[in-house]
Amino acid sequence: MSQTSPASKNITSVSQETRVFEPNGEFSTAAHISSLTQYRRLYNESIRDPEKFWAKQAEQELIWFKPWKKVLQWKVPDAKWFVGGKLNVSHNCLDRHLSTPLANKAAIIWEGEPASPGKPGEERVLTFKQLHREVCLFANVLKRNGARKGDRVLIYLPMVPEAAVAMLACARIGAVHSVVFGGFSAQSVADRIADCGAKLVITADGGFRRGATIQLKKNVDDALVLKDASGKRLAESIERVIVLRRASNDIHIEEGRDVWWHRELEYVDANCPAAHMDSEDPLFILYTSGSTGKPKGIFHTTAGFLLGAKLTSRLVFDLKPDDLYWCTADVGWVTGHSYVVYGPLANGATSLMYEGAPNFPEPDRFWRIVEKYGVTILYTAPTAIRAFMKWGVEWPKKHNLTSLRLLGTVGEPINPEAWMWYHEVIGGGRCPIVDTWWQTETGVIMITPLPGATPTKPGSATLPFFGVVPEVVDDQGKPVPTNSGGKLVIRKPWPSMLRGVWGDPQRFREVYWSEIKGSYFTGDGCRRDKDGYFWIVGRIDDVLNVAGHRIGTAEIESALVSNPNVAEAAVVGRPDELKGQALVAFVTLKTGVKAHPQLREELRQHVAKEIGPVAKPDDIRFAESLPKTRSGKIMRRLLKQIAAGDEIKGDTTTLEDFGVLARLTQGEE
Ligand code: 7RM
Repeated sequence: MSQTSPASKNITSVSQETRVFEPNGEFSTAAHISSLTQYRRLYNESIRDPEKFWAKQAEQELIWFKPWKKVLQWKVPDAKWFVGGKLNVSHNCLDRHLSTPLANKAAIIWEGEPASPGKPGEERVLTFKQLHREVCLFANVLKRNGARKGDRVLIYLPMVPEAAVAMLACARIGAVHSVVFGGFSAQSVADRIADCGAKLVITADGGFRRGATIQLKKNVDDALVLKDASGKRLAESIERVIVLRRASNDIHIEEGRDVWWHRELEYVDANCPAAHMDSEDPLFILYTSGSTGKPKGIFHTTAGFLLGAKLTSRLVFDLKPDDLYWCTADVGWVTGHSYVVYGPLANGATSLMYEGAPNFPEPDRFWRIVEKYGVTILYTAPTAIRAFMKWGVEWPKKHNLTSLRLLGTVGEPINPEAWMWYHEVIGGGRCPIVDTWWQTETGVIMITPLPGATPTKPGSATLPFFGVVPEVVDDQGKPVPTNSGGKLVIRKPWPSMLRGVWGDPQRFREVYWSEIKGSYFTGDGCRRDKDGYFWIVGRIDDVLNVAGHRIGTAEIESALVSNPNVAEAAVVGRPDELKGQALVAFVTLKTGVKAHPQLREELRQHVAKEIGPVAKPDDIRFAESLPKTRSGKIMRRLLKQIAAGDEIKGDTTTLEDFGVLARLTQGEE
């Protein structure tokens, strides 16, 4: 019997989903956007005359050193927004609040990972004034260590306030930051340095995760000596490493290259004027997986990104002066950029930052924090919600969660069951849920309910944000009929759109702008219902979404093949109740190498070392050969079905060797 996988269950239940949740009256009355009529009127305005709409927003939302001359200059695929304008992101997140009553308000409330059960985590509060001071000091440290406008700076830090300080300090002097998630390996750090030519690394001695110490500095040391195939050192552009003391673990300090963050502070003052940046000066690069082995350096620029982050933060999360807002994402992901740091701070909101894991020391960690601080807005990922469901309602039930007034999700499609659980158990049935669809590339939220205006349907990201023109199309770019599946594209440019793939304009055109002529191709499959609601089905390329982390199959395959025992590897996703997708690797071994369980573990560790623990295959299946087309392309569609335990369906006529398939389905090794 073929087994029904959770994901296919989701898709069926999503397509049959009929529940509608009207916005709650009391919430709506006080909301920034308080009715569907108001949303539609503003949306129509934003679409009818986008330049007029965005000019007005840019004027209202941002502080400019010099006004722009032209709102938009657009020639597919290159957009320039607010041409000629000058501003600074750190000035807009910090300085602007210092002359207001917000100066002494908490900008960041940080909760550290607890040492042990019962013991509270460390706690730190930085007001806007204090954060401004820290940022100015550290910006001067950056300058002292050679960072100049336009230089790239790699940030490899745990979830501590200094991660935000480092990002804002780069923005202050016009250096371009590239944050690398602390769970990534030395190899990933080295590859990213090589790609963007970073001059500095900002790291910590170590970070804490579930009671263990992550050796961040050690990884950087290893990264700095790694070489490419031709023997060239990957990180040769690095001149300095600035090291934050966090875990106090033993580390090596390379004289002349490495300096301690706290020691450097002794040499600087807190006077650091914000650099006048051009609207289109790059703000950050963030590496994200694509369908080839090499991650893409998505880059964003100053004005458009900030405007999008600020406006969406306020309207989607309905931010009010007394909110305590918590986005659980790590700053290593785009969500941490737009919705932990830049968006909330630009709005003068208090952003809570948490260092650790949701279930350490116990599975009520999040609920403890919500109760302790009186969190009012919680933004997290479906994979976390599914994990909480599995751990049981007794954990949230132990805590008073009545401070919550709004819930959000991001990162992957949320199945209606998880949506309902979130709504009832966490939201107590009172809180609207904003299911927000967007990408590293889009910079900010694109399809989302507005909580006081949009009726929600469990599993749908609902309607486009202002100025966003999404459409579901067929391979020719023609809109598909209501309820039919198709490709999700964005028809018109928007201020916070990516400006390119760092150093690779050709890849930018190929990946995003050649699938459907004239439109931005998202890589996602989608359906639109009779009410115009968008239902995202997931990626249609070879990119997987494992527990909210975006990972390219090709990246893992190239890591596996770099092990001397492996001949060939194909990685596919398998629906997983908790993580959304689990990783299944089909591996063929080199002649003479015998498959055995230890090798399986060795390969998993190998991938962890090459890419990071998030990319470790959940399941490794040794195979004699892989199913391929006659032209040599691995038939992933078949492998996916095998991995999910489904029957083999669909066209197999291009398959080169039917025997391969039979052997794989019989589970032979
Ligand atoms: C913010 C982020 C982007 C991919 C995207 C989708 C998936 C994200 C949702 C979603 C369904 C959502 N950036 N995705 N949000 N799918 N509903 N609300 O996640 O670059 O890391 O990933 O994530 O496939 O293309 S990302």
